[in-house]
Amino acid sequence: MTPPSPIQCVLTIAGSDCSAGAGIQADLKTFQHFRLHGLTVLTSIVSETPSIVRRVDPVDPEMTGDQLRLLLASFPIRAAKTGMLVSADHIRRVVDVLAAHPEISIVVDPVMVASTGANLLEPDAIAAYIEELFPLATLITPNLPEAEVLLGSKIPDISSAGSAAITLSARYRCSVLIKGGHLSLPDCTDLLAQDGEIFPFTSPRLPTKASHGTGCTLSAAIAANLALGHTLRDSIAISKNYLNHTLATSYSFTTPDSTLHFLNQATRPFPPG
Ligand code: PXL
Repeated sequence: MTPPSPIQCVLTIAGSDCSAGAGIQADLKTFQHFRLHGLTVLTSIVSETPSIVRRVDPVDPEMTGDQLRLLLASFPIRAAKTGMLVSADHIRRVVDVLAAHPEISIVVDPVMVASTGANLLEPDAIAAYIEELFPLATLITPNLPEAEVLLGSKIPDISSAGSAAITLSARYRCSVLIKGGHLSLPDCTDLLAQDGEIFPFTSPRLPTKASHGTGCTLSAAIAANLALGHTLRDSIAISKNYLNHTLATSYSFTTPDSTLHFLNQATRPFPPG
């Protein structure tokens, strides 16, 4: 007899990166690292590497909704993350299903552009994010450019990032983690706004060119740790630690055209949080 699982389930709703540095593939590797049963709902298939996004094929939004309904009906899912959601239609299908599951902690990585600068979200989908998905979120994790789009103004320094996090958190009634990697400071400080307070999470800026998939990996790790029962702040601290380790041990493949840099999620040298 197969015993019932002592393993928790966690879900990602995101796009597929065929080079496996970001998207669903990065999420699943992260879930595996934390010894969870990872589940995946696909929104899009992307033909890409860390240096080029060549083609984006959205999955039929009805298929995205169907996968989500099936998984929620079949597994005890405690936490989920969303990554690349492609279009307003995809966001609405996801919201239609998730709205019936307030028990699930939802981490929203509001993916808008790839690290290459390519668009991963149709422009009219930003309103659907704000009006429909954010109200269900436990946490949203914008990087600086995404936070600027949401805020509608520039965030030039760390103190404006703090006020931006507070403003966005009050506006969307959820916790907001603004990632500070894009600020030119010696350290990387991410700022969490939770219930009107700011909590900083600082890590060293590492001399690596691997940036592809960092946002995916961080939000997946936070969802994984929420599924394991950690508090939000502990989940963020554990996840930053993990991300740092994948950055510190990143590796690359050199081809005649380019060098492709990857976070190290391929080995397991780091004990789970
Ligand atoms: O890093 C954002 C992201 C999310 N999802 C997919 C991606 C990327 C970046 O390339 O490919 C599928």
